[in-house]
Amino acid sequence: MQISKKKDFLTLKALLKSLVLTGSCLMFSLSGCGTANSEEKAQLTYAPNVPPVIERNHAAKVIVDLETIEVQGRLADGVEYTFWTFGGSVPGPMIRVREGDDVEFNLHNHPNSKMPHNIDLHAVTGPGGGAASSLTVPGHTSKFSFKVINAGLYIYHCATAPVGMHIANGMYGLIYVQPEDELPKVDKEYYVVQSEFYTRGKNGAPGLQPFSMEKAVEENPDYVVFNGSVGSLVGDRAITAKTGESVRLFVGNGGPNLISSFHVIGEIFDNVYTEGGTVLNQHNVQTTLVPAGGSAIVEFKVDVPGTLILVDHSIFRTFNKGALGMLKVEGENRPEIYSGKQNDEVYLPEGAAIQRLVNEVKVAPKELSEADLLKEGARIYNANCSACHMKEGQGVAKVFPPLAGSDFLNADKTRAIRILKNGLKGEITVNGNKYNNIMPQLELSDEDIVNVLNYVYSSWNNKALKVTLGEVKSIH
Ligand code: HEC
Ligand SMILES: [Cu+2]
Repeated sequence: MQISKKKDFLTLKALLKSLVLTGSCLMFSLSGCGTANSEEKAQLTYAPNVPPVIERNHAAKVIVDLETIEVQGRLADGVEYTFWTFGGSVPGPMIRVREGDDVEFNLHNHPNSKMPHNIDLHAVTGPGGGAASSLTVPGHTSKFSFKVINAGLYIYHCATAPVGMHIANGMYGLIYVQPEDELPKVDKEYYVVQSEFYTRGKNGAPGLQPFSMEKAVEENPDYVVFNGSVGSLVGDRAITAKTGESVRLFVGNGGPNLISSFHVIGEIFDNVYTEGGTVLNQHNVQTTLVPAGGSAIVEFKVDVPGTLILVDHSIFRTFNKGALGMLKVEGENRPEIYSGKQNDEVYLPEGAAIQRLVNEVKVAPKELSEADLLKEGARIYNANCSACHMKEGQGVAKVFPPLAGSDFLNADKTRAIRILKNGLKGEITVNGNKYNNIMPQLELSDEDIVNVLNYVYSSWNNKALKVTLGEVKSIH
């Protein structure tokens, strides 16, 4: 009989489960039969990579080895910093364990360290999150153990005095305690941690920059970054996905001070596990808060190709302090979801003559005076370029090259047209400074390109070169 069969099956399953839980595997040696006595080494990954999903369906003993080491490295182009790190990187490696696991943690402090360090894992139930048991002087190893009782996404950080200074120097990362019932499978998982740096010199001041305690106390950072440095998720280091794929971001905020208004330009979070907890408590979110010393899990499906921009929407941090990352999506265009620019017309609130400036409708340049065309160019510039190249074309040191007095721009107008049609990546030198960043392909009509380039060339001490519609049409 159908029902009783089902009942028998359930009973057998319950029996099996209880055997597994009591640790007596007996004759059930097939896969899926394991015990908390099984032991494995945790596989740690460096950002933006996430350790693979843990497939076992039982708790285990997991051994984590992590080294604290002080290293000099790049904070921004031309700017070096002495980072205090877990695992030689900022953020430290991501750790993934499963709810109920027994973790044996070995914290090694490299012999060349100048400082003692320890670790406070927010996933730990116990004094100092482990900090009380893990203070380690250079050249020593501390071992302590804990059971991860609570699933979720947690920050770990150094908590050695002065605590703020150890965190400000780069000592944080994420530990993900995978729930017994893991979140649904996705195509791509990435690891992103925001944090700030406080340097003696201003943003962009070159050379090895010492830590500024004064600025840290004032909560006035020179750099706000993802994954430890300006540009760590840009260009060749951008994270990637293909159209149609689902993406999960494990987002942390090491602080030490700022709260992140985490946003991805061009996407909407389908799902948010607020504050890194295990309840999927929001759909359709534009910006989620990630507290200092906290986290969030966000998920979204990428539908159309292009470059999505990860930002802290406290937006000066993005365009002036470094909190800008990229997720490059490749695939076919989906005009039913996103059309690209279809139309651009002069907006006159009074509703008088509306002048169309679309490709199909010929705008005879003679109809508009030179001054009108420059005005139109200025409007296009402010709407499409000034966010990166700045209002007066001055650019942003190391990130966005200047258009004002740019030798690169003035040397070759054909190249400038090509840049506006196709975008630009790879290393270039503008006025003696190197840039290696990405200018996305913009959705501008040929007329827009004519007007904006004529505006740029006629402004800010540029060479007043003239660009014609014929030239723009002939260049691809
Ligand atoms: C999202 C940021 C962004 C936007 C928006 C943007 N650019 Fe760029 N642009 C860049 C970056 C980054 C580079 C340098 C790329 C590289 O390193 O290869 C660049 C390079 C250039 C260059 C060549 C370098 C130079 O300084 O002469 C020109 C010209 C240029 N952009 C013009 C424009 C114009 C005009 C617009 C608006 C229609 C625009 N850009 C919009 C980011 C942007
Ligand atoms: Cu430390």
